Amino acid sequence: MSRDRVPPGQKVTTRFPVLHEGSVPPIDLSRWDLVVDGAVKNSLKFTWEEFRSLPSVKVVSDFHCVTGWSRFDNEWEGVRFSEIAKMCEPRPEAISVLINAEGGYTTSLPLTELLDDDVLLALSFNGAPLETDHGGPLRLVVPKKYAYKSAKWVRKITFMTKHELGYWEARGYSDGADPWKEERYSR
Ligand SMILES: Nc1nc2c(c(=O)[nH]1)N[C@H]1C(S)=C(S)[C@@H](COP(=O)(O)O)O[C@H]1N2
Ligand SMILES: [Mo]
Repeated sequence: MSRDRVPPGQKVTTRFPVLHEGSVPPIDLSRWDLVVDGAVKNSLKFTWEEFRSLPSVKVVSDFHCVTGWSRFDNEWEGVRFSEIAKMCEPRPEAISVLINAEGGYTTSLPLTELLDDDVLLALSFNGAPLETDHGGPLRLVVPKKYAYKSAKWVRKITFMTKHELGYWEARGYSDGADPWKEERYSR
């Protein structure tokens, strides 16, 4: 295992811990939808059937939780965030994106960072539909950031003209969240 693959202060695990605030939301796929709105030319709303027929890709990436564990070689399959951006056409003034999950959890990222090729709205993990515990049916995966940016149970994506802090970011965690710079806490 190459050491330079482990960000500073992290320990590698082969387990897949389940970690979140609150409880796992009940999911009814017949009522599920994903809304894309805000500073976009085309607001979008997908049913589950519609979303899962979008073009999808597989990305293998590492996952780093701010509490200190890292899990390598996770195979996520899903829709690239950039694919959604292509469809909704963000207005020039959209600089940031607020991700809303079931149950009130939020996170946010600068739009440019979400357009990276490895950022997915993931429906499957290691070849199987994403388990509810891990954010199924749909979670965001942002490999370059601590995992609190990888919101589970995503239901709404709002393009913003101003950056708004997410749930943990408003509670003392770093908004930059770069594991390689060990940006754990805001100061
Ligand atoms: N909706 C939601 N997403 C969330 C969280 C949460 O509390 N709620 N916690 C985050 C944190 S801190 C981590 S480490 C990862 C954990 O993902 P896992 O349970 O699949 O390992 O989910 C992230 N996404
Ligand atoms: Mo985390």
